[in-house]
Amino acid sequence: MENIKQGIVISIISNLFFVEIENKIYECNSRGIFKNKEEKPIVGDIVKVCIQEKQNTIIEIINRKIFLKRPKIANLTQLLLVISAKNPKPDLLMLDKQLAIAEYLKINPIIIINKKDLDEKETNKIAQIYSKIGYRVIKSNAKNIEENINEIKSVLHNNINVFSGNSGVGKSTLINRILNNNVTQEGEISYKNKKGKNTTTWVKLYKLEENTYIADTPGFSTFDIYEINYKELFKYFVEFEKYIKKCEFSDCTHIKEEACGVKLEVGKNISESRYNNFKKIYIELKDREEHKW
Ligand SMILES: Nc1nc2c(ncn2[C@@H]2O[C@H](COP(=O)(O)OP(=O)(O)OP(=O)(O)O)[C@@H](O)[C@H]2O)c(=O)[nH]1
Ligand SMILES: [Mg+2]
Ligand SMILES: [Zn+2]
Repeated sequence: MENIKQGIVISIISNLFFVEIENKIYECNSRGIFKNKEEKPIVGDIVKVCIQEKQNTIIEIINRKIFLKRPKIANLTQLLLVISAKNPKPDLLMLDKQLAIAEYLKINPIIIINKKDLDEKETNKIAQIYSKIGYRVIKSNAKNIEENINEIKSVLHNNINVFSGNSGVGKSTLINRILNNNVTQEGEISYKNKKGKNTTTWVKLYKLEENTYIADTPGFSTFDIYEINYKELFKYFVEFEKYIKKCEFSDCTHIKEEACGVKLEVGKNISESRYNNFKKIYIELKDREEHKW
């Protein structure tokens, strides 16, 4: 007899889908109708599974409200943007790109500045830039997380949380501490890169408690924000809004105009690094738009 149940895809390894249904993990295949790559289930999808003795089959994706292309994951509600104070050095351009994407997709971002033990001064400097403009910033030392584990856990509550950030910033270390074990390093097959380090190679959701999940993701060195139109990028730099009304022209690009309300605030209420990253991202998006044809 057929038995149809609903669950959430927590990981995918080649053609095998792992679906959590009522606190149990089912190994599933996916039905032929998902042949087309775009339609295949991804981690985070809510799916219908046909459970049978010999094999379980995903027969339908029933809910994909939102999805990130890279890392590929559906239905996330919160992005934990991890950077490290040192080793690797903080990549604020990457952070600003991800913040723009989070604003654009309306996913709540939280910034974690990890490895604060390696450079306290740098940690505070970065924290200052982002907390001033209204973002929640958590400083952490994943190797000695006891100090603020409760703060981190409380922000995760009732969310599908995705940890993202460059390779080596400490995402897996943080997640292992939060889950209080070594799931992402020792509990499963781990892949060592050329330098002999453990590095995450696929997206996986871990259940922290009912309605609370955490996704570890592979680090990346590029982050695509091609979905945003360059002309609208300023909307996703939240602190610019207040000053835009002071721009001389209503179609101000905030790039080359002299009498630009945003530019007048750079070094004052708008940090130089945020503004410079806005320009870099704007140019990147514009170039791509112009070379599309
Ligand atoms: N000093 C210090 N080292 C840390 C901290 N957090 C993580 N590390 C170390 O940084 C290295 C990289 O940590 P990972 O957790 O593997 O980094 P990741 O972000 O998961 O990297 P990828 O999986 O490659 O994306 C490891 O050697 C950790 O022990 C920290 O807060 N302080
Ligand atoms: Mg990792
Ligand atoms: Zn302007």
